[in-house]
Amino acid sequence: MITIHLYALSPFNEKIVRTLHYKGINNYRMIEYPLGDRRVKKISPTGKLPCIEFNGQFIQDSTDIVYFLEREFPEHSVLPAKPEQQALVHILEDWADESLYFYEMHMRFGLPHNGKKNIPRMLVNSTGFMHWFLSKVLPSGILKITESQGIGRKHIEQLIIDVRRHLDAVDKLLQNNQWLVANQFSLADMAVCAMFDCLKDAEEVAEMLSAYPKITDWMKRVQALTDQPVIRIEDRKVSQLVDAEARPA
Ligand SMILES: N[C@@H](CCC(=O)N[C@@H](CS)C(=O)NCC(=O)O)C(=O)O
Repeated sequence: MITIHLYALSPFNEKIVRTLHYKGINNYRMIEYPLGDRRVKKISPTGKLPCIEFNGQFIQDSTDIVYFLEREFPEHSVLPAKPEQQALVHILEDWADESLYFYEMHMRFGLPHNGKKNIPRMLVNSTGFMHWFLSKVLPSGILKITESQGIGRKHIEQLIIDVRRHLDAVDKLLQNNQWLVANQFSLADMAVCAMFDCLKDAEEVAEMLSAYPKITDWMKRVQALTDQPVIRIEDRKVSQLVDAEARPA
């Protein structure tokens, strides 16, 4: 049994769950943590989630987790066979995780009009004082992160130009292809799709995406193939299956 330890609304969770589904592995459970939960440090030295637990081992970082799952369950690989194609998958995944991630963080949580709608969704697992406290400090905390990264210092007009350029690039990759690399479903599709899916929680991006039918069709293909709803507040029924006793003490 694989246990996925996660925070609500994280795009990184999606890569793992979709990889498991693509590989036909349904024997897993998910444990959601409230933000700021001290137990996280015990299973993830960086304090970041997701992290998985398998046969007594804890593996952190969604990229390492997917490569670990590839080694443990090589069937239905999410990597293409050729080394140069694997390299492209890595580059696209890293672009999604290290660039698109900060756009989605800033635009859906840092911009006040989007944050008002999305920050409460991030706090579904927090209660009492922590819920009150986090709802006060999270908006500025997120801005502190995105400002130090740089994207948070850009004006909204520039953010829209940047995101359009990113959408244009993916649109070009999809002009004559069903998938981003080697015309074959891979980790690159899951990683980029997860970030676009989060980005569309920002109203500006939702509007822009409607002008990219190739991208929206591709996102539907990724979802259909991996048969996994995005982990969102509405989809919490999945994690409600987790036995309360299984939660770490
Ligand atoms: N590179 C990591 C990123 C994970 C990550 O940044 N997770 C965020 C949630 S989306 C987190 O745990 N943030 C809490 C923190 O930084 O303390 C991965 O791919 O798993």
